[in-house]
Amino acid sequence: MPSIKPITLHAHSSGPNPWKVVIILQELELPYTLVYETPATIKSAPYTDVNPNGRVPAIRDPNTGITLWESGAIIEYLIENYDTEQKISHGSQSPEKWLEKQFLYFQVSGQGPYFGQYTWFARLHHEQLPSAKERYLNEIKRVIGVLNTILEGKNYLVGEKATYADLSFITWALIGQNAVESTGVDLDKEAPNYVAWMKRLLDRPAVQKALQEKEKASSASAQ
Ligand SMILES: N[C@@H](CCC(=O)N[C@@H](CS)C(=O)NCC(=O)O)C(=O)O
Repeated sequence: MPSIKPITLHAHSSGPNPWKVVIILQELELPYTLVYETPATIKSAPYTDVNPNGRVPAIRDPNTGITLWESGAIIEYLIENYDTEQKISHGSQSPEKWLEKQFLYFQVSGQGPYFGQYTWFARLHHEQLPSAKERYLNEIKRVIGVLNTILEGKNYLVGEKATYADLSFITWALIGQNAVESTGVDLDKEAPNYVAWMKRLLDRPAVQKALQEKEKASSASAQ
């Protein structure tokens, strides 16, 4: 797609939500420019003119003129506008389209926020609240268990190929996996379908490129 102008993506060097979008941009081989926001820039103008919710990701696409925030909406937008060859989706006329959306909604409402709350109570909250940590850790385990059951006898969530539905889970899954394994759970044993699925997704060149870029950005911001 040589004539496409770079899409601006407002991101954070380490937060998982913008990197979900980077994975999709890489998979679709779309040009993009990352703009890194920080705690100092994210809650006030000019960034809040882009996203009044003061969070990342947000995109500005000069090809269509749209400004959009919320990672799920951004992913749907990219798929509908740029996945014309159905590389990571089944197409807008297929029944699978609804299953892809179902899993994307599950990711944005059932995986990301719960895994995020665990991170908050485990690392950032001003006091130790073991019951809050326990609640969110149990939710991480439950979500992993649900996905493990769905993936029984299957390589991907929808149909025979990896779609944006699968890819949207990766960045929070990496955080959830660390959290669960740090409590001594052996996911290879407890959730083998889930572990094999993640490995399949992590082996994809576009995913590796996105995660390497994330790694570079978070090392640079730590210096
Ligand atoms: N529902 C939003 C969540 C966005 C979100 O929470 N982003 C985090 C980074 S992963 C953020 O901006 N955190 C900074 C803050 O809350 O100040 C989405 O999926 O886009």
